[in-house]
Amino acid sequence: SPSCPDGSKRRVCYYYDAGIANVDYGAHHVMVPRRVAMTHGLVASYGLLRDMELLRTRPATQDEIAYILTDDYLRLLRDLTPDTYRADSARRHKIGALSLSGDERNDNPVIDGLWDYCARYAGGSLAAARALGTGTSDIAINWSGGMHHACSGEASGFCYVNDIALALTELLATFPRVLYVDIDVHHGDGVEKYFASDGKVMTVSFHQFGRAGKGDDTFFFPGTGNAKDVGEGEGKYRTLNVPMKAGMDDTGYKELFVPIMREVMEVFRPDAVVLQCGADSLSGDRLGEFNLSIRGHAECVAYLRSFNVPLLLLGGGGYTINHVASCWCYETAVALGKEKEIPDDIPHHGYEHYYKDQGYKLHYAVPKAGTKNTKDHMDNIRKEALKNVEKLHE
Ligand code: TV1
Ligand code: CA
Ligand code: ZN
Repeated sequence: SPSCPDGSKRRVCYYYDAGIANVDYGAHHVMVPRRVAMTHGLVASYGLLRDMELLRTRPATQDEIAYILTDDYLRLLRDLTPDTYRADSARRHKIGALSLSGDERNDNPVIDGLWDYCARYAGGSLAAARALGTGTSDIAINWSGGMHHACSGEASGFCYVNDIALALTELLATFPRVLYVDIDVHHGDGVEKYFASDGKVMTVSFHQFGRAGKGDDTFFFPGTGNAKDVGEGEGKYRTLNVPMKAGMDDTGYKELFVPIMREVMEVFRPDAVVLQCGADSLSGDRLGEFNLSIRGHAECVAYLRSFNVPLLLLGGGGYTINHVASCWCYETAVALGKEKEIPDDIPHHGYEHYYKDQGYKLHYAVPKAGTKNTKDHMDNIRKEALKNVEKLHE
């Protein structure tokens, strides 16, 4: 039950929709929804399904999704197929964020089954939030969710519908205060924007700011998430940003995450926590330039779990897909309190060929690499974040 001390079991609900695995962003796109099916394959082959409830969800309905989208954008997204997109040039120029999958390197292609895809991943996050709201489970998981860049009126950064905003809104029906934490390597700008002036939701994003080997001001998507951005109105000091430089490793990340989150938990006292577990903050990611191991990443999950507050775990980014699946499988084990029990050798399960590069081990080797986060820089960002949290006290 939610009152168990740390270390003991939690009731975990795990939401999986196999229909998402077939979604294709385009041949060369870095976002590969199949990674969620790979995660599921690992979770099943490690026997983790025996210890939790596996739930198939129905796609979110149009009315449910309508709550977080403008009317125009909802209608557009619902009716949009590669064919209608091609035919309607008048509409097309109004939706700059979306483009056809044939175009070169576009973040948000108009793909077949787009609405169905959005409804499915949003349906999972919504159902997971409801399981926490009704008290059916202590931890709910939807690895296909976590699309933190989507806004009410437009798609951005591979995200079309912000399932996190939907889940947070649902949680507010039961819980007076909800905390959102985002360990994806990118800034959680969409979620931040939805709740910037809301006093009941606090958003915290840890992210990379600036590129490796370049000046501090070189663009790393989405370019926002400055420590100075703290929210506004009722939500003032309920937005927290922790911008870090390339090369961040386990030790450095923990030296920021633990003291900052300890303070946030103590001062904001959330009744529920949503953790976006974007796995692009792992070492060797195709987009992110952090150097976290799976254990380092999962320590964030374990740390927030230790507070015994209803916890929603969502996916997000992650572009080296064998790493992503290994990470989210391990974090499923962490949710169950079983991380010490799962062997490092990846079981035979039909997808094992994906793990050749990591020697068929769950915990792949992380190279020693330099970090641009000097001790001075670390002290500064920690101090600035803690100073912002303290303002909540006043
Ligand atoms: C198609 C094919 C699209 C190959 C996109 C990397 C591609 C990228 C592609 C890519 C890519 C981005 C920008 C530039 C904004 C654009 C799920 C000024 C090899 C949560 C989203 C990153 C991250 C978007 C999403 C970013 C998440 N980087 N290859 N696109 N314009 N877009 O920089 O936070 O992980 O890279
Ligand atoms: Ca983040
Ligand atoms: Zn990301």
